[in-house]
Amino acid sequence: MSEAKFTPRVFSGIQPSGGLTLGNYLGAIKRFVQMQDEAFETIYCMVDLHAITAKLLDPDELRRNTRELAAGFIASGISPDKSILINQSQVPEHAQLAWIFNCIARMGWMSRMTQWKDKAGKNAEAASLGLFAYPALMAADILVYHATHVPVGEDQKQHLELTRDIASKFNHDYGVDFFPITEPVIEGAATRVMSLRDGSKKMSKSDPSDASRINLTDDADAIAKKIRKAKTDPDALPSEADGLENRPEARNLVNIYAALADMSVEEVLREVGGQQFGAFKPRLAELAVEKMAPISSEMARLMDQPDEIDRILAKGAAQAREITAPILRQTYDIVGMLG
Ligand code: AQP
Repeated sequence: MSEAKFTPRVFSGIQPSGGLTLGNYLGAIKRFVQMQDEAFETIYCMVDLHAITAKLLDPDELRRNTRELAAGFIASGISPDKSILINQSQVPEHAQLAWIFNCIARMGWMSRMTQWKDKAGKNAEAASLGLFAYPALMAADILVYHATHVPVGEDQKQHLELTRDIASKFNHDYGVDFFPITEPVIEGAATRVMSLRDGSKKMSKSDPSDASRINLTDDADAIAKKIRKAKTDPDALPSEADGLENRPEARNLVNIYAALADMSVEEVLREVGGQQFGAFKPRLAELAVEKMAPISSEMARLMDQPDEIDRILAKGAAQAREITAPILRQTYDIVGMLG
């Protein structure tokens, strides 16, 4: 399929499942901000329909989370003048296209998704149908814009492969060249930020331990304290990247430093190789506070203006529907639904 047929367009989303972590920031949002100034139309989304798949949230909490996530996007540098900023449920074509994709995707594809296996755990019988169908809704989020590029963290790679499979199967089954085969954009030193308490686990907003993550709402003291207490090993930092093999906690802190400083891991190690964590951690804490504290104070300021956030999201939804309504209509025509 020739990519030239499609407008270069970026779509990505984050669940308003409560809080935003340094993992979300370095793995996704930082790249979202850069892509606004590259040759793309950019659409960024609070995926509230996804946020209720793992468990239902208190309605007021979900509304608060959604506004807080919008504040986090804007405070991080996503401009409503450069990007379309939306809340998923306010653009109904996402859910409408997802139904068609539920009929394209196969049960076997979905049951092989590692996120499904991790989140459903041993008791898959009790998991919601929504959690199982999550990747089909994600494919619809992307393809309802004919998005060509999707910036995400490493953990979403498999879902993006499924999005490509759904687009290919739809195109093949209906004999059309309608949906693009989307490119994942997984780049940078911190595509998988790990827990500060356990280097084998992803940093996640739903981890029960608050000490495992840096939240975008943490103040300077909290950020510095969490880094000081981060799990490490007793050895000094190596001077070359090979020396981080089998040292997941050390690798994680170096990756975080590199991503925050916009340096490569090799450049960081050239500067800090030989240092003990007692010296490196304060240096990392200082950098993290310098980069993250302004975001958290701007988020707090925006959270005091919920009407302004709602206005931005209403404007974004109207702009989005100019793209999504015709694409959904064409999809319905291809499938044979009366117009
Ligand atoms: N630890 C991470 N490192 C790098 N990227 C990450 N992302 C999430 N955690 C990390 C990226 O953030 C984007 C949005 O993720 P999401 O909130 O939609 O879902 P998630 O991946 O399930 O994130 P969490 O924090 O683990 O949420 P919960 O706890 O609610 O499940 C994606 O691009 C993701 O790759």
